[in-house]
This record gives sequence, structure tokens and C-alpha cells, in this order.
Amino acid sequence: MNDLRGGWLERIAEAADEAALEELRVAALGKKGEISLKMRELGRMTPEERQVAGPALNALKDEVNSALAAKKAALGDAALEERLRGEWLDVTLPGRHRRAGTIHPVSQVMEEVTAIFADMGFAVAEGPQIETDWYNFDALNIPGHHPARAEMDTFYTHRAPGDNRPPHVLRTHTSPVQIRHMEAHGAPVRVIAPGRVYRADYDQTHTPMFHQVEGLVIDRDISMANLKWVLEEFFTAYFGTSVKTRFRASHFPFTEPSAEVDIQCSWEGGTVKVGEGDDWLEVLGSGMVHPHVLRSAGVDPDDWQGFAFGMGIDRIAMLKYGIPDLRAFFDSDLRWLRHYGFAALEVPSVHGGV
Ligand code: 2NL
Repeated sequence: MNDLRGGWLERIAEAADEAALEELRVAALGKKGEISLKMRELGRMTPEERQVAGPALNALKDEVNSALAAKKAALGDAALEERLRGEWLDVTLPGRHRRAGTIHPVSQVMEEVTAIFADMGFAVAEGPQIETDWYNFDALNIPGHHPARAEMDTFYTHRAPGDNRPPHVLRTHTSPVQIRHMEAHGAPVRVIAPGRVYRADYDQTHTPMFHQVEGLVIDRDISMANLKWVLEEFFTAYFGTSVKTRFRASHFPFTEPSAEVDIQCSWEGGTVKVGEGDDWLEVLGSGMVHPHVLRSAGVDPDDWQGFAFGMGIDRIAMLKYGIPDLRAFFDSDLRWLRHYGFAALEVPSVHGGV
């Protein structure tokens, strides 16, 4: 009896998993299990023998049953323990950082400028970046010998020998967009033309690709007074309520008369602040559209007149957001944008010279 007991308890203690334990249960206490068969033998014993063997077998059966139950619980605990070790999760770890993209300052300023002119009733016109030299120069009253047309300043597309199509250029301003607009829709006109333009120039204040917004208003009696109001309204909205502007006589082939616009600024320690001080910074060219230009675009200058203006987006972005080197716009990256914290900075500044 003792061998029987020791044997089963030992095997139960050594069972590797629940399946092995179940096999042991069947082998010991199942219908044909060893202990069950022993209990069946009780019937063939004498009453005296049975009085000894009966309680002993019952006790053994109880003991084996509780050993099985205890081992089963232990195996279950061990399995849970094992799973918990594998599925361990450190909820105190910091989250995974996702870097957010930002709108490029030039794009943002384009949107700001567009929104301000939209409030004044201007529509947005768009056109090709590769233009014929007619739309880019001739229609704008820029003669063939003008220095701007020289290959030094303008990117010309390649022409194979014998290809006699008119020369094409990367547009040097967005004026051709407005010529096309006048040609397609006639007068009256109230549009702006924002977009990329190209000039063969590269230093701290010039990049070969930059951004411009031009504006054009044509109607029966549009005057310089309307031009002045629209531009003052624009600068007030863009830079803040108190920026002073100054109109200075100038010359462009496509406008007559012509004026350049300066905004009030101060220079201190090599940085410029817009809207204070006694200095002036040139930001825009403008004038009354030359009759030759209107005629080139199919608009009769005896019936219609108007104003046009052009300004550099990159320049006004630098002024508002304090970016010292124009090249940083185009050959830099997010680290640079973040450095300038691309939200409006308190102190707009550019490099020491303009
Ligand atoms: C500048 C000067 C200017 C214009 C652009 C223009 C367009 C048409 C007709 C007449 Cl369709 N003029 N545009 C006029 C005056 C000046 O730009 O310094 N821009 C940065």
C-alpha cells in the first residue's frame, strides 16, 4: 500500500503538464485505473481484511485526488506566470515621438497674401511656368535689346539646331499669367497671380527660383488713387495696423507712370524691424498699365485703364518672420523651419544689407 501511494504521489509531483496529469488520473482512478481495480478487490476479501484495506484505499483515493487537484492548480499558476512574463508591458515608457510636418513659410505667406486680396474682391489667376518670350517680354513692352532678356538673367529652354519655334523661357515674373487672363477674359479685370518665377541669380538675397505675386485691376476709370488704397490696405493687413508706406516715382517698361513702394522700418544691430523707425525698405513695384501692354493683351486702351503691381513673396516672408538668408528657404529642411519656429516671430529681421 505504501509503495502504491509513494509511486502515484511521485508521478503526480513530476507531471510536466495538464495532459500528463490527466493520463495519471485515468491510470490511477479511471474505470480500469490501478486504485479503482484495487477497490474492486475489496469484495473478495474477508470482512477482517476489508476492515483494514477499505479505509486505507479510500484514504489513498482521497489523497491522490487532492494531489491531482493541487498539481493541476500549480500547473495553471505556472502557465499564467509564464504568459505574464511574455506579455509584460512597461506602461511607464515614454510614447513614441512622431515628427509633425509644417507648412513651408513661403506657402503660408502665399495663402495669407491670397486671403487678403480675396477679401478685396481679387480672383486668383494661374498659368504656365515655361512661357514664350512673347508672353514673358514682348507683350509687356520689354524690347528685344532689354538687358532682362539677356541669357545672363533669363533661363532659356534648349532648341535643337533647325528647330525654329519661338524661344521659350522660364517665366521671370507672373505678368504673363495676367496677359493671358486679359486675352482670355477681356476687361474688366481684378486678379492676382501668385507663383514661382525664375532668374539666373544666386546670392544671399537672390535664388534662381523665387515667388512673386502680381496684381492687376482694369476698369473704365481705375487710377493711381485706387492703386495706393489697395496697397496700403494690403500692407496694413499683412504687417499689422500701423505700418507706413511711401510711394516713390520709378520706371518699368510695362507701366506708366510707375511707382515703387517702401515700407517704414528701423535698422538696429543689423536687423530690420518693420513698422517703426525712420528708414524705408523697398518691397513692391507698381504703376498704371502701359497702353502697349493693354493692346498686346487685346484690351483697348481708349476704353480701359488700370493698375498693376508685383512683389516678392520670399522677401515679405523674410520680413515678417525674421529669416536672414533667402537661400535657407530652398536648400534647407525642417530643422531650419523649426529653428525659426515657424509661427510668427516677435522680431522680424533680415541680414545686414538689403
Ligand atoms: C517689381 C515690379 C511690377 C508689374 C509688375 C504688370 C503686369 C501687367 C501689366 C503691367 Cl500684366 N504691369 N506688373 C507692374 C509694375 C511692377 O513688378 O519690382 N516686382 C517685384
